[in-house]
Amino acid sequence: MAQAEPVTSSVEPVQINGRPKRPKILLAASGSVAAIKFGNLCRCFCEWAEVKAVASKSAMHFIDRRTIPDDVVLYTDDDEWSSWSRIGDTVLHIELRRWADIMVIAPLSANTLGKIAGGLCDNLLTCIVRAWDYSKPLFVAPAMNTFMWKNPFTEKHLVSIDELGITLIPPVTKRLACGDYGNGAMAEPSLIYKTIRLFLEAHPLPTSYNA
Ligand code: PCO
Repeated sequence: MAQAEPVTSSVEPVQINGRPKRPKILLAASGSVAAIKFGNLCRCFCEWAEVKAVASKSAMHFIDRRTIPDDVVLYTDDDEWSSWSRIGDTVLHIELRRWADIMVIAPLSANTLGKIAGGLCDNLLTCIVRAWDYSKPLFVAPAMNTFMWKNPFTEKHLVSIDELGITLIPPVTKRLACGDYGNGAMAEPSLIYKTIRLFLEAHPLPTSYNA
């Protein structure tokens, strides 16, 4: 499979007190076949940002851990449970929410979209979103079959997440994994990266964020 090259830019990193600050980006994948591109997405961000990654159990079905860059820690539901055994232990979804300047869920499956819209949280990814601090940006790049995308539930769920303050990176029309052709394919990793980078250049992070 051809993989998009990471995008480079001549723009300098955000400056904090004269020192370059690398934004802390939390990348998350849910259970769509588009998660095969998650390693590529991580690579796109690595040069410019500090990256941590989260994947749902279904996303792990599509992710080859060898595609995740060495300097990116990939957290799964097992880490959420294994990191806590008694009062006083850290709670991983809270730690990751505190750490992140910004979160990007790509791919966002139809199921995880529905859970977020309904306020459900039954895994590491959705617990982070349920605990999200909406003074920080949260972007999603949906990926699903065209009929799922056109299903009336999708519109309802998109309205709900828009009201929460979540920003949509729209899917595109192309050949899907099942052979269908239509809208619902995840935006390319390079476009997701460019979108986030342009956003942060236009809206610099407050210095109070994890400086
Ligand atoms: C399932 N779903 C999908 C998911 C959306 N598809 C995509 C792209 C990929 C190839 O470029 C699979 C990443 O088509 O995001 O296809 C049933 S059809």
